[in-house]
Amino acid sequence: MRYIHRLTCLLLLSLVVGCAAPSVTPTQPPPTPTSTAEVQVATPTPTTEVKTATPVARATPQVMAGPFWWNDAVFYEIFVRSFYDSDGDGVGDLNGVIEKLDYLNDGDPTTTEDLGVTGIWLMPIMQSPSYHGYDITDYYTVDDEYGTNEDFLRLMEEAHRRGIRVIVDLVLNHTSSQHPWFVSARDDVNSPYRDFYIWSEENPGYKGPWGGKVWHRCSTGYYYGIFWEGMPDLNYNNPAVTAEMEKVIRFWLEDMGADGFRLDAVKHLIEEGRVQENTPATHEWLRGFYAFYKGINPDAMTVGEVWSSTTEVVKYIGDQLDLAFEFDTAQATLRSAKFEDRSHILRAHRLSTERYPPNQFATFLTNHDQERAMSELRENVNRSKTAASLLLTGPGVPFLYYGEEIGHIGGKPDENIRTPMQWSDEDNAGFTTAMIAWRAPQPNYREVNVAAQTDDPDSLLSHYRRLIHVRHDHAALRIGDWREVEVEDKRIYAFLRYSDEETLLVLINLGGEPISDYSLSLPEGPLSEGSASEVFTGAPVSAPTINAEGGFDDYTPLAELAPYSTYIIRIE
Ligand SMILES: [Ca+2]
Ligand SMILES: [Ca+2]
Ligand SMILES: [Ca+2]
Ligand SMILES: [Ca+2]
Repeated sequence: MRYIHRLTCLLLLSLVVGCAAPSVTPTQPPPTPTSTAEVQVATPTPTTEVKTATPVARATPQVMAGPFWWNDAVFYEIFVRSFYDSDGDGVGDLNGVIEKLDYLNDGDPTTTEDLGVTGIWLMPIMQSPSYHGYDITDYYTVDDEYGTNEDFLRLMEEAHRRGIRVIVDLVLNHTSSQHPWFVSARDDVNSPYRDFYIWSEENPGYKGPWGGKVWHRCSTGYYYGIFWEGMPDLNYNNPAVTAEMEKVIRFWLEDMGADGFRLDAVKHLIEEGRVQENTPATHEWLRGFYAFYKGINPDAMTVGEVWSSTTEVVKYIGDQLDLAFEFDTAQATLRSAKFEDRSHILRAHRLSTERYPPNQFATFLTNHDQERAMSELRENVNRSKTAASLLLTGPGVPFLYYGEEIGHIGGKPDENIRTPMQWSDEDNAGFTTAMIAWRAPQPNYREVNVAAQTDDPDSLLSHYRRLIHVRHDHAALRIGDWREVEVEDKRIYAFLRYSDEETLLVLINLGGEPISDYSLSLPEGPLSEGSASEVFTGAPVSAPTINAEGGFDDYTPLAELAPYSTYIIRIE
């Protein structure tokens, strides 16, 4: 019904708008290599066509400094299909997420048996024909397999009651090829939806950023789909597409009460000829998008998937997206843990803290598109603990991928890194009562599961819990500045996190040997006095002598750093 109504609106709209031709033309020459996004933004003329086609005239967004609520949060990425099955059909669902909320956060700050996360990112939950849901056929309805819109509303209520905010995956770049818009557009060149997508009569022939086919043939021409033929890209040069997606955004924020969005593939929104990522037109569209969603709810948060280097990612922050995932830092985190060498993460932290507004970037180890962290680390639990320490004591807003906290394994293909959550050693890892789960859990679930780790103080799960709780207890870890602390031994990573409230010295031995011959120095810093206490392990520590510049020289807080250990020393 709703669809029919929207179709009617659209027909009317299309009469007003007319059939503006999409600006993607195969004859458009490739841009010169020097025309970087920055240059084009500074030059007012080259994207005129795109700008006039996009009626996103909006107030200049104000860039705020923060910190914001998300800086106090620890997020947890959930693949609903694999998290918990509440009704025994072998497929995870929203009611299953509700049943497991107490595992994530029981809402009682005095208990520490829960993981303590305060944010959830739900991978796509809208109607979709695929198992992963990144090709949507109806943006207004929860996928039948996952439940109903009412289930989602109940999840929001139950999550909020526990102090957990929930953001949903929003796929703007493309729809499913089975979406009614595309079906109509494909079958009828005069369809009002024809210009919702990107068409060419001839095959432009050029490839995508990964060398794959992006122009797909159908009976009425060639359409553009950067990922594959089942995901035709939407045409955001058509204002009717923007208008439709603004309705979707409003629906999820207002009617469904979502706290924000994770934006899939957002750097690919608008192509400029053969330039298929990070285009000026994409940045411009997102400025309008930012003003739009902040106008609905100034507290709504977005985190973008911009799978590019730090220097590209940072261009989105503050007036287009609130946060974006720091893929470079994620890789550096795992490398430092894996090779027991701080160089990688130190470089990443230097760059990210220099480039981003304070803590306005999203950190993680791996996500649903990458080999599991535990597999990257060759199933070494100690190194996994180090990686967790780097993630949860470092700057930025941390995101965990479900199962990471117990050491889920898995490599490509993708289904294998999205396997059912290993709750217990029961059949199907306690994920479902069905005989057969939508996909089998990893074979190691009899040993690696929540039940086996929950009461073990040395388990990876316990380490994650303690790290998350210590982060909640110490504002400097959440919103504080970062500063490097010098130490010769590359197996040691030492840095300050400091805010108005407190100064913390984080000291991590990345290596497998105890280290006793070391000394720390901080040529200048924010320190004024020199009493010290260790807040993570409770180990006795000595205090530094504060020098005239507020730093310290030759400081050895513990006589010995245990193998793979993390210390957090409060200096006051
Ligand atoms: Ca189910
Ligand atoms: Ca609790
Ligand atoms: Ca489905
Ligand atoms: Ca696109």
